[in-house]
Amino acid sequence: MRIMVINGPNLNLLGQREPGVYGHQTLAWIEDHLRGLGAGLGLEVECRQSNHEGELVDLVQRAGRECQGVVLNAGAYTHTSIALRDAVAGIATPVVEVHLSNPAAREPFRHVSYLSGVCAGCISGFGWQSYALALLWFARRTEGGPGPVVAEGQRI
Ligand code: CA2
Repeated sequence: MRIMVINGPNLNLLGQREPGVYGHQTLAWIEDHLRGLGAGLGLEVECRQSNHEGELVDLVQRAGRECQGVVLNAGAYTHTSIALRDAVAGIATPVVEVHLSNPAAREPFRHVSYLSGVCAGCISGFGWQSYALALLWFARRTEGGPGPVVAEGQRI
């Protein structure tokens, strides 16, 4: 199973500033770790990062054609981007929204996610392990029968 891990704006700066909020790990470290973890779970993990909204839309569309799952940390675009929401809604591939921090415990403008409503679920507040938990879900989601009903008539 091929999974694309997509990181949005400023996440290329991880490990350089605000370690109290986002952790000490660099993006390169997280990506390496996820590829290794994925291999152990039978997942092929492709990692991408962009600071540009349109490029993120392109990546989501490509993942919809080439991958069986997407782990998406859209950064600040989480709270602003209808274009990214439409891109996620437009693919059949399940997308898990992840965040390093817990946006619900931060400033009010971070409490709104344009993405949550079109994602399979959201994992936040666990640092880099938020991504690892998302990979675990993809690796295990076909076990144990059909998933829960997430909206009327819609299963994940
Ligand atoms: O907690 C998360 O993962 C966020 O998606 C991170 C975004 C933020 O806008 C979201 O509300 C929550 C910001 C990422 C900025 O990353 C930086 C990393 C190091 C230095 C500066 C920014």
